[in-house]
Amino acid sequence: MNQRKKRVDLRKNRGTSPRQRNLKPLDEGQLEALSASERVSGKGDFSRKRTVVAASEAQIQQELQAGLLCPGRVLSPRGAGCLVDLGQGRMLECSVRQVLRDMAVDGRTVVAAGDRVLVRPSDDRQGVIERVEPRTGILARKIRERKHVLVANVDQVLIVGSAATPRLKPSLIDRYLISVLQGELQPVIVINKIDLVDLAELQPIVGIYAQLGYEVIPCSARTGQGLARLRHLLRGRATALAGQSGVGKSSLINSVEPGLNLRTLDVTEETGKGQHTTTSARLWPLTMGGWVVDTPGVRQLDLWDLTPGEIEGYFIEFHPHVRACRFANCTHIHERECGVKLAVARGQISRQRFASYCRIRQGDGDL
Ligand SMILES: Nc1nc2c(ncn2[C@@H]2O[C@H](COP(=O)(O)OP(=O)(O)OP(=O)(O)O)[C@@H](O)[C@H]2O)c(=O)[nH]1
Ligand SMILES: [Mg+2]
Ligand SMILES: [Zn+2]
Repeated sequence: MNQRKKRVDLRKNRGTSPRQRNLKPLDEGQLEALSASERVSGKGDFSRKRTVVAASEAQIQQELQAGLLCPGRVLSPRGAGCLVDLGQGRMLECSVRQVLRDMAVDGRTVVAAGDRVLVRPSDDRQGVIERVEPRTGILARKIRERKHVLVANVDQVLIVGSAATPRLKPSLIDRYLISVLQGELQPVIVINKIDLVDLAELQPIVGIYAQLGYEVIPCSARTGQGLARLRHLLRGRATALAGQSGVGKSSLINSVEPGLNLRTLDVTEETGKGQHTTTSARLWPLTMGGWVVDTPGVRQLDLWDLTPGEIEGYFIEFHPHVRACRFANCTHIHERECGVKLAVARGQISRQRFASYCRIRQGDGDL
């Protein structure tokens, strides 16, 4: 409970617009206060570095007005330089200012796809990222005990699975659902490759999620089925696609925006697994308006910053049954007189969702 509160407070701090605060130059005292309110962690010289950044804020505003600094959006954070779109067809390969890297010592991602940034152009091809604006909708996961932000500032996430090759993994959908809801994003469940199966086979699983109130789109990048609905959802919004390798994320983007020609590769026959064709998250503009972010398929999805007790909160259908549990701290796994288990036995909660819950609760990160 305590932890949750801390996180919310932190978001509030980050959400305050730096522009509003810095209309006029700040004096020393104000700078101190600013650095204190912006501090993300009290560790050592961390706050001093924050002050350095805050001290240049007024100057940043002047330079923005003079056109020496430009706002932009990070298309891709990888490669030799980070690719930033400044609008009107202007694109720069950027490095990241050292002070921003230093500030990321606590494991935060310095620059993520989708970040809104301020860039100082060096010439018409290159520049330096001077500031990363506070992020809103993020999709993150845990890699080696650190939070890795896959994409930032998106409105919704398509959780993509395939009806076959590779076979559909409902437990992975549930895991993604948690990470999308955690990032305060809108989830859409997409089941691709329906050309490979009998639609009737899919009905039960579509039913489970639709009944929970989630949008489910069965479709096929190959035949075009379901794509009209998908296009409608993507228009004018920033959308990330996430899911296992080989389910057809890049293929779906190609179908919606044929000019892009993203690389796709067959799923290997022996293992039935994708080949990890897409290797880093990248934003693509849509001609009908909006953005899509292609992300690499994952081998494992470890959830970030989730205490065991918080997991049940993301299984919304458990809520009405929890109050029937005998123990207030019931984990719904081994206890007697458990309202959730009773609801599973009565068919009020899907067995498959309950199985996902147990796996996640027991810390099984494998797909
Ligand atoms: N039958 C069928 N095959 C599809 C469909 N969509 C994609 N594929 C095939 O599935 C394979 C994998 O597609 P990709 O688009 O590369 O998959 P991805 O999700 O981007 O994979 P990663 O980049 O590795 O994460 C390719 O051979 C596609 O041609 C579909 O709707 N039906
Ligand atoms: Mg791909
Ligand atoms: Zn219980």
